[in-house]
Amino acid sequence: MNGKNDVTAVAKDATEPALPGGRRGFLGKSAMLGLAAAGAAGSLAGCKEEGAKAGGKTGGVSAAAAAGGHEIAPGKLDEYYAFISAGHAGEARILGLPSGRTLKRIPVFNTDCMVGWGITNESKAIMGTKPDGSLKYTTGDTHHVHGSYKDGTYDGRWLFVNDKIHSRLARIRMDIMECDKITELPNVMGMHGIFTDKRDPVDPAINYTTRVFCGAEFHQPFPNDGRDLDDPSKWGCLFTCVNAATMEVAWQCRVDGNMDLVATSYDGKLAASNQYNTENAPDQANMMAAERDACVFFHIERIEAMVKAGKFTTIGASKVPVVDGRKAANGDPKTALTCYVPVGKNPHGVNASPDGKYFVCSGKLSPTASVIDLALVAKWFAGELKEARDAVVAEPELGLGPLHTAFDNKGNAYTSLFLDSQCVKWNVQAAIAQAKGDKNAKVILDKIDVHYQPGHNYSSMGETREADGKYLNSGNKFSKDRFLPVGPLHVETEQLLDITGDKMKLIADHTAYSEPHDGIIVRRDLVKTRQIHTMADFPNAVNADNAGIERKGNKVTVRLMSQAPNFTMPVIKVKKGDEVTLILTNYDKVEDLTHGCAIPTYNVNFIVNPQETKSVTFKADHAGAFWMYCTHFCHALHLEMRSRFLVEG
Ligand code: K7E
Ligand code: CUA
Ligand code: CA
Repeated sequence: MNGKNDVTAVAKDATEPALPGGRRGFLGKSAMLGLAAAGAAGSLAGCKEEGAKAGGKTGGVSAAAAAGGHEIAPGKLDEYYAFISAGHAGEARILGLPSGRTLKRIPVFNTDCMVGWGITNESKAIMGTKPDGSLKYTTGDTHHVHGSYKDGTYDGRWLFVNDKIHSRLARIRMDIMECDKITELPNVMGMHGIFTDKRDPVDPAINYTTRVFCGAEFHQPFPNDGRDLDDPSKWGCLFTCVNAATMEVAWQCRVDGNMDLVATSYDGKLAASNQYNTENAPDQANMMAAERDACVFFHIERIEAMVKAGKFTTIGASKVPVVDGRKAANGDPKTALTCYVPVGKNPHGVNASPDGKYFVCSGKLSPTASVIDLALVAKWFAGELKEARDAVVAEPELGLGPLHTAFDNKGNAYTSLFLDSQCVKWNVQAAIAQAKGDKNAKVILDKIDVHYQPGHNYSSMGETREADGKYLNSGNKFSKDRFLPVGPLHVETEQLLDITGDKMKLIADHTAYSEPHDGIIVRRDLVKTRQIHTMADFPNAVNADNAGIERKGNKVTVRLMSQAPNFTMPVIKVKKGDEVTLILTNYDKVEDLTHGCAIPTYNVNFIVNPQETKSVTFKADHAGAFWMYCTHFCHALHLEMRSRFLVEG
């Protein structure tokens, strides 16, 4: 199992055509450790045939199970919400489960002309603008959605989601399911994993989320201003803590190696991130050089004490305190800020078990998952455990390409196997017993084919103390023959598994537009939304007294109200060259009675929900008559709901 040999083996195999043995055989024969570089290419080549075979085999199971399965009859409601990421589509999404019906798309880092995200002044202020008022970024890459906690379960207050491209963290208010804040993190790149804390490490009264931890995947120069371009040995990665309430960056901690995903402990004391590039390598081959990488643990209390004591530095123009979590600065465990626990090669994914005892770190290039006992990590920090590696209490062999692990309420874990295109169910205590030498321990309980190449899986309430062991969603990266082809890009699959029995049952194929990664499945009683806004929440709300047109020089403010099926002003007249700010308050109080506002040739389009106020600002740079019309079907006279927007030449 030498890293260098594996790389060579794969490089050779990748140039070969699909082997008759099919994808699984091919990968089994070649280096199982070699997935990253070329395994994916190989598997794609082999997939069509193999896919058809596997599909045929399990298709029967699926069809049978569907009858007793996931359908929710018309008019009936789902049991769960699933909040999922959307990858480089830049948004977040809400599904109902088990039906898989899409309930909402929440624009976050992307622009969206249905709601006017990136068009209204309010959304632009959240997204961030350049000095000229245009958006700073219009792209985003969301991977991980996590909720805020109280007492170890979701409190229904906030969702947090990352943007890997521009290293931003966004917050979504769960009462209205809209993004209300976005923070760009300084001095990091490839901000990938995030996780909310579950309680304060010190104050027992704070039994809820107050922090969000963020892991940076890519090394960068400090600061990234053009220096050290040719010397990547000087580049580094920071772990970041963001205040959940203010969304300000609280502190950062420099580490050796990179970070990928993040997990937090139920007692609030530890956060951790898996590291696949402990080599600090700037190129792929060398990122796979070490036989083991690590899961790095952060001692939150010590880091914050150090920041409070003023023992920190800052980087470039950023004022955020940075402490040193590198090994060289943390030789004594009793004062160390970080603990690097060696785990299988190039791990991807770290997940907390609902009993609060373990983190499971998947191997990816190692066929194993490492079970890390948090009590032993605490012992290491107390100076009572000799080697950090001794905190690994089991390392069961699960299959090829293990990525992410979900949990039920019976001590079982469910790990996605990217290369095997399977989900494996295994028992955590049995794995620990086996590691202690119990030869009769039955670790692997079941394996099921998924279609195909699963990334994340996540179980119902599985990231809380209330894990209920009912459903598991397998987010698959390739769908191929599962759906009608629609051109070169296939839809993706979210496959729903029933995990209540001994054997996992595939009960539904749900489609997903590219490209969801992670998600959480939340019991519906934990989510309390409001259907109507409170007008007083909007300082610029239009009322009968201030409605109308106000001119100050060439700045014109149009204060408008909507009430089905009318806008309050049938005619709005401005002059060419005016800067127009149009403020629209929806006076309707009826649930679901949303109006839209579009102005042809002026690129204006947004909606206002009941009792909500939105605004847009634009330059009236061409003369003419333009029908401002309602875009959102609201009334029998919806088509007639329009006003004349007149620009004098
Ligand atoms: Cu796709 Cu969580 Cu970004 Cu794994 S990550 S698959
Ligand atoms: Cu108002 Cu349609
Ligand atoms: Ca590595």
